[in-house]
Amino acid sequence: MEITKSLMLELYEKMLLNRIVEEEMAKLVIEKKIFGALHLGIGHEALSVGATLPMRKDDYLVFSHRGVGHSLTKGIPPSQIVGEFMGRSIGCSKGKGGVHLSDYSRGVLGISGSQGGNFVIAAGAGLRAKMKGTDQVAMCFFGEGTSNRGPFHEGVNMAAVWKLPVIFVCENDTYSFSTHQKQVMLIDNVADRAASYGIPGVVVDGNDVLAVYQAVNQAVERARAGEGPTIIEGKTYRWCGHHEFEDGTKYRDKAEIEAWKQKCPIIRVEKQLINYGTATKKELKQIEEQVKENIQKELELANNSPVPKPEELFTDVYANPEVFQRGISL
Ligand SMILES: Cc1ncc(C[n+]2csc(CCOP(=O)(O)OP(=O)(O)O)c2C)c(N)n1
Repeated sequence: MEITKSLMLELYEKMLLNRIVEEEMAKLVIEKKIFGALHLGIGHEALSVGATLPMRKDDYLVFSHRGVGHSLTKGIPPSQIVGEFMGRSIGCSKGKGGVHLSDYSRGVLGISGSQGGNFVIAAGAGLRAKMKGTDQVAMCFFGEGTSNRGPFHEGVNMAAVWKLPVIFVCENDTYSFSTHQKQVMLIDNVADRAASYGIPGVVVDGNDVLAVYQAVNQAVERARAGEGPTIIEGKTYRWCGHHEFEDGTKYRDKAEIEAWKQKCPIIRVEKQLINYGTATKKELKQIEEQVKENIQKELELANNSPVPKPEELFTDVYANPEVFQRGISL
């Protein structure tokens, strides 16, 4: 696979977009404009962007609770993502989904509130693609902690046996909330479990966006060719708390957090681009300015959007709202 300048710049731009939108969202929590659950993926950008970019618009995306960067990369505009978390009508789920954002027009199936639901939902999406005879794939993101739940086995095993076009991408940031991986797993690599399903398992540096992109691209090609699923595990680290109501310092050393910040995936691409003479500092600065300007416009759109009207409470929530309303009037 050829690594071109335009691919590198696209990865860089999308990672910046991911980082800056999430930083803005953290401010909105302090301003109490975002008041529900918000799990940021600052530090994870090489995975959220590098693993989502090889997807087509009609491929299925199922992320964990840390899905802002993936949704942006899949093409949902920032105003619709930020607006969703703010509970505004502009949101991709019309302000009624919050953390449960989704956009079926872009193949974004969203998250499962119950950790682990994502494995079987993704296997189901892969099964649909296979039965319909399309060459769509389903991408399933998950944390290492969630790989210890039963649905991991069910989803991966079914995908393996039926050769479903699913790519399971583990964002291994060592902690599931406050629990260190070593407290709940005797193995180092989640991807090692792939052997027990008879499928490939690949471990990559999850802060190296090119390594992630290449590994995922290969797995996507394999899935589209009907050869079945792959597990890809990227080792990374979240810089912030598990969610925005704690800062992640009660169970993690400040020195550990600092050491990972030194491995910033975005600065890494910046250095690669400049050191190899692929781009100049001036070019990168221009991209950054443009991304920031665009984000400000998008934030304004979200902020100016109204909250949904009370009479919209039941619309878009139930497949058949009439049945539900009849039900509660009984
Ligand atoms: C079945 C279930 N148990 C617990 C929770 C609460 N919960 C949400 S996220 C999370 C931690 C998940 O850790 P991991 O899979 O490693 O993902 P990370 O947060 O590190 O990205 C927990 C315990 C839940 N939503 N569902």
